[in-house]
Amino acid sequence: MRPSTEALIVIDIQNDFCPGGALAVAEGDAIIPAVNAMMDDFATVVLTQDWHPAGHSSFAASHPGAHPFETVRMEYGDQTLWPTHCVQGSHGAAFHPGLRTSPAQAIIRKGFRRGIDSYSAFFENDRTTPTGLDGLLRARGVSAVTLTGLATDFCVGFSALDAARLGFAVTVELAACRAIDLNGSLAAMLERMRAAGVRLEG
Ligand code: VGL
Ligand code: ZN
Repeated sequence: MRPSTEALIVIDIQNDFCPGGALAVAEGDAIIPAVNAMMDDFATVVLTQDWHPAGHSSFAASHPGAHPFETVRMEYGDQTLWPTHCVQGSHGAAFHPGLRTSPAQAIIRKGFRRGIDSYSAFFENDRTTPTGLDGLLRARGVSAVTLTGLATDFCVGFSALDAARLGFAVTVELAACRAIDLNGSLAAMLERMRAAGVRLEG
């Protein structure tokens, strides 16, 4: 068991990000046994769940003439457009059935406001609107976080950058993550994480 100052954050292991899902990450389900095993080492385990309303602004289908994986300019910055995914209450938004959920004390849902996406578990994509995870972790005396899940180059990566910015010691367990890798996004995010002082393991 790790010291109680360490938390495990499990990012978006949901059906839509696993093979067969609407925004499938290659081998997304392959990390599940490793993530399940890690849960027993941490006193604090938090799961996140991408949780969009129908018609969310990150969906290409919400922008007439636009296609998935294009970038558009939003008030808060550039936003990649995605296939419709993780719609609240849908099968695709549910956790993968192989993921252990009982060890988690909290589930952070994100991306639930129609007009703004939220890759990070800590802040929405304006990088300022908090999800509440920072306060939850601090209130429990957590100072170090280990991140696993999907996808390395988006939700895991932005969560790691925000956690480092907030002053947590951050480790990303790469063997328990998988990437979307859109136009070099994986290499770019690995470099940003390194530069931010994130420890990359595995
Ligand atoms: C994610 C794209 C859109 C992720 C979520 O979990 O990495 N990526 N929504
Ligand atoms: Zn999403």
